Amino acid sequence: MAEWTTYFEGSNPPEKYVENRTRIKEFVSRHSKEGRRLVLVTSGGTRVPLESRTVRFIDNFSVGTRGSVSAENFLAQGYAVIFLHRLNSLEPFTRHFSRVNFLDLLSLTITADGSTGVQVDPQHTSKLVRVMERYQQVKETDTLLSVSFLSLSDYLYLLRAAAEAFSHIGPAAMLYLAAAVSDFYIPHNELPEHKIQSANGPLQITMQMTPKMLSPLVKEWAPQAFTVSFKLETDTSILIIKAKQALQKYSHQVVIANILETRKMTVTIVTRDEEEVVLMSDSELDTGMEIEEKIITDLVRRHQKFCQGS
Ligand code: PAZ
Repeated sequence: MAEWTTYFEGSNPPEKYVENRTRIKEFVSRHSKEGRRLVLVTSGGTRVPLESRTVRFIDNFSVGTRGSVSAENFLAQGYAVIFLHRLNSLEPFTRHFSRVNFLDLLSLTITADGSTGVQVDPQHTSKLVRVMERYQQVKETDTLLSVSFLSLSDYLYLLRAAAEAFSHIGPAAMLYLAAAVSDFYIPHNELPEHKIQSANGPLQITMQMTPKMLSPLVKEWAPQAFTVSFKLETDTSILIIKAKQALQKYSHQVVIANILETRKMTVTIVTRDEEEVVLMSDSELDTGMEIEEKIITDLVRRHQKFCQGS
């Protein structure tokens, strides 16, 4: 039996799984009928529990900037977006205000009759209007479906559900897998039920390898889709080698290679035939431009060609 089948057999689906799977299917079917291309954007880190009634867990650095900015750019390019994100990580549109106390965006007003109201503080109005205009348009067209997960297992169940929904629309679907997914986990049946007691002394844990879901995703769940995976490293000398190995192993279309510290300044778009370095200049960064704009423009062009060739 394949490793990934054993993984799903040994874990439970997340809460509201059936409901979310239905929402995803309906979203895909509606937008596909309306002739839109669709993309699944995965975003944020995954939580790996150490106890079944979880007090402690292992997590990672990802805050969801890549995914949330990319989702906005796909929407701007006319895609319908399923945004599968880690709960409480950054989300499209609201991310612009994630570091501000929203109360500081507002000020109190008192009218002539003495009643009190609130208004947007003038210094924040123009930014709010810019974001609101784009958000409003997305709401009107209903082109963004947000689905959240918390644990590794929740993520994998929902990833499979979305990929399977995409299997009905062939090459018009793109999978953009930017989430930072844990490579290690403790199987459900090996987790202690209760909080691990420090009185028992130093903790030693053995974790299993998470099955590489890119394999069934490309071969079985959504074989006709345009699939983009990410490769993050901290050692520049192995980055491109590992990106190419992934392409060879899984036979998908694109790997975006990035280094932890420079991921907002440069990435390399790696395909079977080429490596394209995407770089942000200081002046572009100063104007607030984000690297995802360049990445998505490039991928939309590649996806277009992929659809024409299919
Ligand atoms: O979420 P974020 O913006 O903080 O980081 C983005 C990223 C580095 C997680 C992403 O670009 C990426 O490389 N994801 C795949 C990581 C990996 O499993 O190799």
